[in-house]
Parts: sequence; structure tokens; C-alpha cells
Amino acid sequence: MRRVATFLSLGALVLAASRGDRAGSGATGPAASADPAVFWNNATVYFLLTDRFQNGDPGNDQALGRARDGAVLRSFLGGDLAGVRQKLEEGYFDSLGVTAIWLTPFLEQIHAGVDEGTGKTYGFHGYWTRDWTAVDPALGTEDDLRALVDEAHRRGIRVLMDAIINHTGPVTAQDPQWPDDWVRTSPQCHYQDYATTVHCTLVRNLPDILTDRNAPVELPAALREKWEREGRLDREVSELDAFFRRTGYPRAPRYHVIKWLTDWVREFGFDGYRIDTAKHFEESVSAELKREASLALADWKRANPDKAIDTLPFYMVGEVYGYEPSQGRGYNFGDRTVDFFAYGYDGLINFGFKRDAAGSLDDAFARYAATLRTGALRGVAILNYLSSHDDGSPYDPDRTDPLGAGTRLLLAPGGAQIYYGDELARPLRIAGAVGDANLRGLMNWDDLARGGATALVLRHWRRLGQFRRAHPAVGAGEHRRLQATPYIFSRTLETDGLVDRVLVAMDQGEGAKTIRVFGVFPDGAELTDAYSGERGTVTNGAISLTTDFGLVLLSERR
Ligand SMILES: [Ca+2]
Ligand SMILES: [Ca+2]
Repeated sequence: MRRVATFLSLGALVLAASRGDRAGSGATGPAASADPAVFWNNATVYFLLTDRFQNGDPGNDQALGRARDGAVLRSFLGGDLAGVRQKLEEGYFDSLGVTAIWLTPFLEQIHAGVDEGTGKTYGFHGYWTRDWTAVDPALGTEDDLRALVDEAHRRGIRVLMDAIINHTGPVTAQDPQWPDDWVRTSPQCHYQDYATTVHCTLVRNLPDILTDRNAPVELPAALREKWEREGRLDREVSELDAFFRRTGYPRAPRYHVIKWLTDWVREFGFDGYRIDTAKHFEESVSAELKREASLALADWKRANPDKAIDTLPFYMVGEVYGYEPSQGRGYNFGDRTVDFFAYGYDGLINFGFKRDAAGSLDDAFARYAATLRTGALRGVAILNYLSSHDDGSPYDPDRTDPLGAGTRLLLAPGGAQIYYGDELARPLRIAGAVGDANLRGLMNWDDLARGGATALVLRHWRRLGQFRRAHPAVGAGEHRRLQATPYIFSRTLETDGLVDRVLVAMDQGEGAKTIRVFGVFPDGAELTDAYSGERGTVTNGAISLTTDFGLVLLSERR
């Protein structure tokens, strides 16, 4: 029940800004906007793999008798929900300017391990659901989950649930296949067109839920028996009855899953979903899921007015693999183009960012800002990333320039997804690991504890993250290049009576420097450099500062 650092919460920032107080580390700003697209395009989303982040409770490490007999980095390794809460309480996410945490799925996973060709693997990643109504005991309990979400909300940090409706977990000797009227087990997808992307199994032995069927189905016997053993069969069945009575939906597979997924929103107050494998089931199903999830969050907010951060509606960001903003609103399956934003998605993950970030920075910044503000993506959001849990070609896989990476990601228009450890240059190549296991190492807290270079990397990401959180113009403002070399640009956001202006100067020399402000700020304006904490006054169209850094993040002192 600690309330430390509540001054960093969004609600408090709005108050602080209206009172003219300073907030953050030398940065001042108007903070949150009530416009969802502005909020999510300026969001900093911290994506973490719960099993690999922090072990807060060694007591659950051996849950379900799962052994650590998987291939390298392919067993459950102890991280849990209590560990995430621990880092919340330490203020780790506040210090990075994080506005939302995206957790890998926490639902009960298949119990055994399987080999997909990369060695024996357990469901430590969370994408192999066995029971949509239970927390995996290796990650903790419902109480752990509630404590995590509540602690995040107390700090003004939203929590996104990673939602899967496309498939069950793989079948093993311990994990029976769902009945044939629930799933298909063939053909395997070969991604040539819509049908071979949607009505098929993503990989071998990953049963695909029959999301296109409306015929009523019975609960799988294995699930009934499990719930019976757990003493909650009657409750689960009567809840399902009530759901189908209320909605009038047929008792088809997808509506069961929609009921189960939205229960977590209604009971715990998740602020949004990150939708897994969004292009592998019918887009109309996404719209149905969004509708029920929005009702669920509204119910939770009504029941928990003291816990709700604000009135921002339920948010849904999709993993449409291969989507990038240059495609506009249409994703092309080959034989069909789908506008996912018309089916409940407020945002899509940007799979082109890592490439764009390696090219001309101003080209990418200008193009993104224009698309989001006045172009095809006006009113919706994108989520940029440099590395992720399953992108085998991350930006800078050897972590040769973790400072430059942070600058590119956190100053880009659009939402920023920090993948756990981006901010600590966590290694993405690990001896003995095969395939995506390389991307899923244990969080390198040890490197941080040793200080040195890792601590300096984190310091850089923290300064940028706090600047971003304090200034919605960074992610959602109009972009103007003011000077090519050394690079100077401004971002300006004017909306709902909110005016936010920032000016960023890169590649400056260390020590004394004079930076032209190109009329972004008038003579006499008092500016703060959020990177160094130094202050100065605009004189003859320029500001003189002495700082130890090449990066300058200017905004007006209020
Ligand atoms: Ca643990
Ligand atoms: Ca499918």
C-alpha cells in the first residue's frame, strides 16, 4: 500500500502541470491528454517476459512439478508476478517514464514440455494456454496478479494483458487435445493468402481454435474435470450460462474464450489487450472481443472508482506480423486487404521501425508524424520496437550502441515499446541458446548492480523516458526539422487547450554550446534541458548551455 512517487502518476502530473509545479527530473510539461490516440502515440510500453524478469517468490518455482530439463533458456526459470510488483514498488518503471506494462500471458500453460525443433520447451513464455480461467502457478496467484495491477494503477501505470484467442497450447501426453468441434489440427498455415493464414495451424501441433464456427459446443471433458477437482465447476458453468444469456451469443468456441479473456478485465481492471497473432483469426472476432472488453473495463471502473487512473477507454493493440505504417490502414494478405483499425484495434505494432531507425532518422520521424497526425493513421496509434520476444532480427543484436537505440526509440513519433533489457543492453545472443531463446534471457540485473557502462545506459534511457512521459508532443506532436547537421528538430502539440513544445538537439559538442531555437521559443523564454537539468534563457534566438552531453532536450519552464 505504499504511495511513494505518486507525484509521477498521470493524474498527479495533470494537477502538477496546472499548478505550475515541476515534475520529473527537471522536465516540466502538460502530461496526459484525454485523447486516446495522443496518449498511446506518446505511451512508453514496457514489454516483459514475466518468467525472465524478476523472481519475487522462489516458493512457486517448482509449480506443477515442471522440471528444469528444457533446452537452454527453455524451462520455467523462476520469474513471476510478485517480481514485477517488486520492481514496481522499487520505482523502476517510474524512473523509466513507463506509462504501461505489457506482460506476457499469465494464464495456465500446458504442463509438459514439447520440442518444436529447437529443443524441449515449456510454456514459460505464456503463449501455450491450457486453461483461460487460471493463473499459471509458476507465475503466482490471482492475489499476486491483483497486487501487481493495483500497484501499477496507484502509480498511474496502465497494464496490458496479452490475449490469445487463435490457438490452444500444443498437445502432449499430459495436455490433451481440445475436442474436434473446438479446434482444427490441420492443415498447417503456409501464408499465401487469407485462408492459408487464418484457417490453419500456425505451426505443427498448435491446434487452431475454430473461431469461424457458430455451432454450440460442450465444455471439454478435461476442463470440466479440472474445474471439478479445483472445486469451481459449478461457478464456472453458471458464469458461462449468465454470459450467454446476457449476450445472446451462440455457445461457439470463440465466445467461451471471449468470456474468459474479458473476465480478467472485469475483475482486475486491465487497461487494454495486446492481441496475439491478430492476423490469424477473423478480424470480426477482434471486433467482438473489443466490444466485450470495453464493457468489462467500464464495469470495473464503475466498481472501482478509487483504483481507476482516469476515463481513458479500453485499448487494443494488435500483433499483425509484418505491418508497418507505410501500409496505411490496410494489411494485404495477398488476396484480401483488411483494415484492422476498423475492427477494434486502436493501435498496431510497427514491424518496420527497426529498419526505419537504422536509416535517416529525420525521414522516419517526419513520415511517422505526418501519417499519424494528418495522414492515413490519423486518430489511431502505432507501437514502435527495436527488439521483441520473437523478432529474430532485432535492431542492433550485438548491443553495440544502446544509447543511440534509446534515442531513436524514445524520441520517435508513435508509441515506444521497450522490450525488457533494452535499457540495460541485455544480451540478445546467448551461448547455447537456439532461435528465439536468444531473445528471452534472464533480465541482467547483475550487470546493473556492477554499475559502469550498464548504469550509464540505463541513465540515458531514464532521462529520455521521463522527458517523453512529461511531453505528449514527443510521441504525438507535429514534427519539424529545424537543422540537418547537427540535427535539431521540434515537436509541437496543440490539442484540447493543451500546448506542448519541445526542441531536441543531437550531436552537440560536450561542454559549452549555443543552440538556435528557430522561433520555437521566443526571446526571454526560460528553458530547461531535461537531459542535463541545466537551464537557460533564449536570447537573440538561441540558448547557451554548458552540459557534459551531446543530446539536449529543451522545453519551457513553467
Ligand atoms: Ca518464482
Ligand atoms: Ca486461426
